[in-house]
Amino acid sequence: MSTTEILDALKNDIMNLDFDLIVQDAKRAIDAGIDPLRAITDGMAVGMQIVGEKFESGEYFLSELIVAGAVMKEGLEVINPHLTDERSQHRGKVVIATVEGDHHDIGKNIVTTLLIARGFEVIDLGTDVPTETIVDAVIKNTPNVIGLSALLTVTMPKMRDVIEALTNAGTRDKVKVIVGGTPVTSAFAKDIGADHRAADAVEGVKKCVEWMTQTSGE
Ligand code: B12
Repeated sequence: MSTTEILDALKNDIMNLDFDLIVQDAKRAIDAGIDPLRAITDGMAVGMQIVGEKFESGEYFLSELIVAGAVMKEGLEVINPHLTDERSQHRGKVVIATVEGDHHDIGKNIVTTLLIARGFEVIDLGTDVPTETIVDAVIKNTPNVIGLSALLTVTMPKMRDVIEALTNAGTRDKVKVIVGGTPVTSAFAKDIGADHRAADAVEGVKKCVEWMTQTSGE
């Protein structure tokens, strides 16, 4: 199979909710020497995106959505151990969370995987994380970057709360804040005082690497 065919198969396995084939095709991608990052971003994540669209159009139900997330996790388990090349670099530390009231974590988990792959230490606080928990984690871990995810318009204001709480705690100027999730726009990010809004995981991780390069003066 060619690279394109394998990436296509990974995408289809997510769309077809196939637990067996995703493991087989993820192994096939590794054996074929496909960049593990590409297997995630150009294969599985594309499938997840399409599943999301099918849900929105009413073709898929909630149960199928949840199963697709579980299939993606199976695939990531095969791929993740191969994301080792840059892990030893200790590029920087990131605290990441989905804000309070929001349980969406598929996108956040992709960002986490890619950050680890690029040599970041990631403290993943999970989903539905209260503002105080995020601020406490920042004070305790002194990260270089905080990543916040929100998929619901009603939870987006929590991002502003986090930034305000960081300011009140006197830690805002010590970290970069990157925000993401489909409803989050660059204008909103600017308005709440975030440093960057990422359109997707690849672009977000690129920005984090850029910040670290600037800090270390490489
Ligand atoms: C999967 C899903 C769910 C799953 C979540 C499973 C899970 N473990 O995450 C379940 C079924 C649980 C769910 C529940 C709900 N959902 Co929902 N869900 C979706 C769906 C279909 C896909 C989201 C997804 O995973 N996309 C794939 C990932 C890979 O993309 P992503 O999340 O956007 O992330 C990428 C980028 O945005 C970015 N990114 C994201 N976060 C971050 C953070 C940082 C730091 C960076 C750098 C980048 C970054 O990088 C990621 C990878 O490239 C969307 C519709 C859609 N098409 O987006 C609705 C959607 C988000 N859900 C919606 C709603 C309303 C709900 C519910 C209220 C119930 C309902 N009616 O369905 C509940 C809310 C529960 C809660 N309190 O959170 C609405 C939100 C509307 C709105 N604007 O407010 C949407 C848009 C569907 C719709 N059109 O109605 N949902």
